[in-house]
Amino acid sequence: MRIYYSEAHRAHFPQGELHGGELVTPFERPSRIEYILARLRARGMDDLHDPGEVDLAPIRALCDAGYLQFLETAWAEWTAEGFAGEIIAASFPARRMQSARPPRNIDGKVGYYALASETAITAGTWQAACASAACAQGATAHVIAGARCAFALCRPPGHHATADMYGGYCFLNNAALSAEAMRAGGAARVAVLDIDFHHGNGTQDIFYDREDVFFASLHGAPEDAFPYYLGYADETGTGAGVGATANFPMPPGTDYPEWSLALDDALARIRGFGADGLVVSLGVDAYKEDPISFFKLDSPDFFDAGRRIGAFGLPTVFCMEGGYSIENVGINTVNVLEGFLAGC
Ligand code: OKP
Ligand code: ZN
Repeated sequence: MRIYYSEAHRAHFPQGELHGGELVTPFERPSRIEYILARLRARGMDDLHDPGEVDLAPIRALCDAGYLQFLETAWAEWTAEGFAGEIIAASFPARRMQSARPPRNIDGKVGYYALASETAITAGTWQAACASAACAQGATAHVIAGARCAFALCRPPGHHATADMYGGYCFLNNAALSAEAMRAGGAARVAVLDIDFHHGNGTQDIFYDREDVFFASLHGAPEDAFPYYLGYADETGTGAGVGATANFPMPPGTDYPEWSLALDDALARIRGFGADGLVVSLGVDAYKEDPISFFKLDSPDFFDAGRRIGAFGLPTVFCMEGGYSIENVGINTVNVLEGFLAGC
């Protein structure tokens, strides 16, 4: 399996994440990728490809122009304002304060384009987000060219990012870019299967009114888990997209027997939809020891989940999302990929 990976992810490493009222070292940190790379190499999965330059055209087609402009220039504007710290959103357009007008002031703009304040922007964030998207683009191009599968080792992750908002450690929605590229590459119908512990609110939002892209997500129930405000089972799409979204929220303590039933349900829905290609938002934070999640999957369970996805039989792009149990993120990620290859 080809792996698309760029060193440029290192350019994004905020010193602080707002967590429980403290600024802590971010859970989403560069060493996550080191652990995944080490495990890939240990298992002989060493077909690494640098994706090269990002293609901005599909990103401009998917995202809001003002949002992209903001991501590109936020750091320069922030420092020009005289702020000494990293960019953290503090003011938000909350209920009955929503305006279609992004403010001129950078502090106001940050809150306008943020969906949460745990995620800091630094000098290298835009560069890293583009490199992450480039990994998704490279992996998808390989599958469009006829490969059975490819792994985009994306960092930062993407599934919380909408067309015009960042947060939950995400800036550009890599899985959505992959799904759109598959469509453009000839797949009439594409499905995104999101197995990250957190609901893929960004991906859902992007495709919510679309009949050609199915979105299925297994995640911690919104009553109890970030992103809190989206991911209920009764969110099923709108307009032409009615019936093309399927959410499987699950409570604290959910283990593999329960989780794998939801996986089979999600795959059955994707089968009924008639997808020609599959994008997997691959987070491994459903792991029992993940520091910010509450499912109880064990490492061998990730192999079995991968096996089921491989047996499903579609051309598949994996886009890396979350997973914060640093010592286990490599094992669990590679278990999914090895399970997939075993199930093919
Ligand atoms: C990103 B991905 C800990 C909670 C922080 C954001 C979680 C983002 C998860 N302070 N909330 O889906 O793995
Ligand atoms: Zn997650």
